Amino acid sequence: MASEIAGEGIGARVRRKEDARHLLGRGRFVGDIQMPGLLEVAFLRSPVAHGRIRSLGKPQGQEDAVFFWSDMAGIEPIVTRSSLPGYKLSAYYPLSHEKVRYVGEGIAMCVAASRAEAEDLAEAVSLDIEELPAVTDSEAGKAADSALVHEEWGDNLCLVTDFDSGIEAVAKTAPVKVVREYKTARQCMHPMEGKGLVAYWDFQADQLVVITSTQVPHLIRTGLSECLGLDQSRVRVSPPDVGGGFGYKCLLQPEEVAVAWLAMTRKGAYRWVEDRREHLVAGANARQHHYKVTAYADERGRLLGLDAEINVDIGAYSVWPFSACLEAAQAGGNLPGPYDFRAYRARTYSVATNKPPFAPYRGVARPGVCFAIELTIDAIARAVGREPADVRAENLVQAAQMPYTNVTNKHYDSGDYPGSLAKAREMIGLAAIRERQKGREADGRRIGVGFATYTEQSAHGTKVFAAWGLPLVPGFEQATVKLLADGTLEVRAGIHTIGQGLETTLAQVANQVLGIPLKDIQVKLGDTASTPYSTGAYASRGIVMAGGAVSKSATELAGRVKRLAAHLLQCKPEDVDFRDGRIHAGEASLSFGDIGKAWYLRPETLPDDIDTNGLEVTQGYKPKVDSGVFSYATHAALVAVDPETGMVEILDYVIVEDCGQMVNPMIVEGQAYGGAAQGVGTALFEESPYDAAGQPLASTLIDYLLPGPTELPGFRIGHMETLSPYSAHGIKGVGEGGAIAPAGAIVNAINDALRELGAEIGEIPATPERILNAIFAAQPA
Ligand code: MCN
Ligand code: SMO
Repeated sequence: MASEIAGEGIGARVRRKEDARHLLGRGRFVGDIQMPGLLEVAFLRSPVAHGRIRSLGKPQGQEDAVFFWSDMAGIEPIVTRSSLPGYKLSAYYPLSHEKVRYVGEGIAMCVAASRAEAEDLAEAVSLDIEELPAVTDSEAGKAADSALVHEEWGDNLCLVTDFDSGIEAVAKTAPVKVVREYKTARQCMHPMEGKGLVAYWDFQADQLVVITSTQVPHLIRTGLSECLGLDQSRVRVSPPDVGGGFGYKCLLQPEEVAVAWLAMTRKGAYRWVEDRREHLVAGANARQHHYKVTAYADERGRLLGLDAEINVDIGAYSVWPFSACLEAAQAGGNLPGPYDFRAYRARTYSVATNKPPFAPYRGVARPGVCFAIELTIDAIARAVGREPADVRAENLVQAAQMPYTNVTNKHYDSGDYPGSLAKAREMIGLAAIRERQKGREADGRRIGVGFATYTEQSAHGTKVFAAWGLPLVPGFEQATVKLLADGTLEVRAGIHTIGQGLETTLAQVANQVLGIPLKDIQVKLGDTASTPYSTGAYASRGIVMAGGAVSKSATELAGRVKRLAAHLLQCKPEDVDFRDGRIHAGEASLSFGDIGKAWYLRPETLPDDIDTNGLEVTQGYKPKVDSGVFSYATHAALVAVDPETGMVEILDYVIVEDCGQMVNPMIVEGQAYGGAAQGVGTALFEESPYDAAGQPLASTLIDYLLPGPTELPGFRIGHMETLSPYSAHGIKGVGEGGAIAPAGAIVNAINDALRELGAEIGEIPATPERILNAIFAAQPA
């Protein structure tokens, strides 16, 4: 076990470097950018879910301010390829033409001096659409007589996958069989800052410059260049501060292509910023799964096999580059979770519907699968009449089994899953809660406790993405470190910072190797003009991958610094070491500035056989295995449910997490709390429902409920720190984990509270209405 350290290196609880500008309002987001002649863009969006455009007309005299697809000659639609057999392609047009496939799909792009005027122009466009029957449900969409989102497909199945390690024998012989159906709601992702970009033509560099709020700047360059038919060398993507991404900003958005096209062809400067309503009705969605699960167990509740059908409502198009099928691939692969069993069958359906496209969202499928498997574990415990925490503990992969390769070939590298459960059980006070449940609560409410344990694959390798059909997403990162003449250090990486603290933690990694104080380290991220290639910040890969690359580059730089110091101090490089921000050899010492000065300003003092590579190093890094490194956690929730109103209050919430070596424990805790807050939204509040015509019913934040401080519990956290054998410094990712478990833990707690009433829910969000319906359904007629 590693431990927290006092300095500023790996393990230190230092304040975030980026917070100074954010807290003083000096961040620079897309909306803050000022530029002479900057014009604002608004989109006319489809009012119907499915329809054929009969006619489209520009307001008179506005031909140069309103644009349709027919104006965009030479541009390619967004087409996401996949190597998975049977996967069906869709063409996602930056502006739709002929057909529209969801409410909110862009049809016309309007340009004016202000957003308000651009919106007025959009209203003045004449549009006639023949409405077609809409597909709004993944189950109905599978039926042979369903309307078709893409006629040329012949059905609505973008991808069907089958996995069977051999369930038949277990299905015939298992003494306990539990059958359940689960549903998770469609959600929006709600980063604080919506999607947006400024695009302009830089005449000096003869380049298109795209300042876009993204997690994946280098990928956006690739995608834009493909769609626009512009050489990559003529595209610079320069991301500003990003006010949250959560997966929503790891896609090439149609608006990005459209606005970049304007800048490329008009050679002007244009901005589009998504507003809340656009986010709610036109932005990519997430999370909507429908599970049919049969679990087999022995009389003690030991899981013997799992048979599942998983439907994912993928919306109308595949997003680039992750495709609409990543979700189902992740769901099928991750449903077994942290449990030890070998008989597993899963069939997944990625069903196209007339809704906005489906995108990865913090946890990517795992919040759904964790909900499904964790409710199933509790259902098994109920079926065999045992304490769910005991049944869970016995089914988890045990510490002595590590490293453990599970039934879907996930290689769990290290950790103590039952240990995290035991600690969570103790922290929440399970024994005392069971005692308390024997009495009555004074206010008539019922209390319940629930647990959920999960694994969080992080820093996936190239082969993992390739197996998901996504060959263009490599599993490595690069970083540059450069010692400057005054001894300060520049760290540059192509990964971007989206609120998760990389400006601080990458500096901490460099400090760990070189000892240069954090105040003397500048971290510059994301700009394709000044950083090495990167695939970006997603899949909880940032600190493992980019941190590994900084560590490797800094180690190479350390060697070069030691050789120069040895020359200046007349000793051997082996005798040089770094301490207290200085370079020591015996009694003598130098500052990093002395080295910088010698190299840049006093070359005559350097040896003849000097290494002319100098003090700037770029190295690439990937962990030792392609399967990634696995973090894990157990969440425990104590809730009170009012059987009269169906209201739920979270009384206590405990997180026991293990992300290997923590680089900054304070940031890790922030990650866990922020993720868990989103998970509480998934469990209790957030839902983006559609009516039968495909109209979104939650188009404001009055209909779409986001949890705020008053709904959130005071999360309590416990850390474990099992170093990964496969990554630099034993670091594992943590960015998504917090969001994975809350639905499982909270709904298990609700069902525990409803137990004496014989009621159980399997659909989230667990609204008062759903809870009351379950209570009524359980009452004797
Ligand atoms: N960290 C650490 N020690 C560890 C692991 C992580 O100190 N052992 C810190 C690092 O600063 C790291 C951060 O925690 O950057 C998140 O960890 P990591 O798992 O490496 O995630 P990424 O850097 O790749 O960030 C992406 C990840 C994802 S996939 C989503 S979704 C998500 C998340 O991060 N989106 C976020 N956390 C977010 N946090 C904020 N504030 N905003 C988002 O949009
Ligand atoms: S959903 Mo996170 O960007 O992998």
